[in-house]
Formats: sequence, C-alpha cells, structure tokens
Amino acid sequence: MERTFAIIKPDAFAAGNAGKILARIYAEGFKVVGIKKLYMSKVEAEGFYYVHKERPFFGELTDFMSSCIVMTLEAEGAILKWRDLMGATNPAEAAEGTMRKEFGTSIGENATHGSDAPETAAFEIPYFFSGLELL
Ligand code: 3AN
Repeated sequence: MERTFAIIKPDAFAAGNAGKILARIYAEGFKVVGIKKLYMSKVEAEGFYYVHKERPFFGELTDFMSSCIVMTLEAEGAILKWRDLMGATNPAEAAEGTMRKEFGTSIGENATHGSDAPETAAFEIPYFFSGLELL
C-alpha cells in the first residue's frame, strides 16, 4: 500500500465541489487516511510550494492557496492513481472524467493537487499531518 497527499483547492472548495471530488476518491477505491479543512497562510503555501519559488506564477499560486481540504490517501499505487484521476495540470488538456477536466477552470485554478513522486509525498504528508492524525 502507498500513501499520497491530496488537496481540494480553494476554487473547487468555494464552488461546492468538494463532496463530488470526495465521492470519486471513495469510488476509485482510495482509503482516506487523513482529512481536514484548513486555511493555508501565505507563508505555509510558500513552504509547501518551495520547489516553484523561482517560477513566474509563484506569487499568484501562494496567494490563491487559502481555504483547502487536505488529505492523505492510501491505495495500491496511490501516487500515480491519484495523478491519473486528477488529470493534466491544465484543465483544457485534461482527459474526460478527470477531476481537473470536470472541476478545474484554468491552469492556476485546477481544483486538485497531488504528490508527483514518493519523495514528494514524503515531504507533503507530514507538512500537514502529524503521525497521530494518520492512525
Ligand atoms: P501539478 O500540480 O500538475 O504537479 P506543477 O507542479 O507544474 O503541476 O504546478 C504546481 C501548481 O502550480 C499547479 N497545480 C498549478 O496550480 C500551478 N501552476 C502551474 N503552472 C502554472 C501557470 N503557468 N500559471 C499559473 N499557475 C500554474
């Protein structure tokens, strides 16, 4: 079993799509090991997305990441499985039936986040969850 880190981003949360996204997560067979709603501060968002700090969209991205639902998901091959269910970064290029195609509106406001590799998940999960929250 593998764990990955997922976010329902502020655009999808504000639009009332969190329930539909969670329903798909369960329907696809993930176990939701940890889940919470939080308001990400600018500083927290900058720490989370530090790998993108030189990118031109860093300011926009870290302003945008406010009210979110953060999750730790578990499944066989959870990292790739959730990346596949999310779809391409740009909703316009995402496949039919993916979360970003259904709920994303732009490359910045693309409904969901997911770890892209085991080492990313190993950083992102404990960034938001303590061990006790994942029992
Ligand atoms: P992914 O989330 O698919 O792994 P990354 O890691 O390339 O994509 O980008 C991280 C986040 O930065 C994306 N989820 C998206 O919200 C935002 N982002 C990426 N490219 C752009 C862009 N050109 N303009 C605005 N935001 C972007």
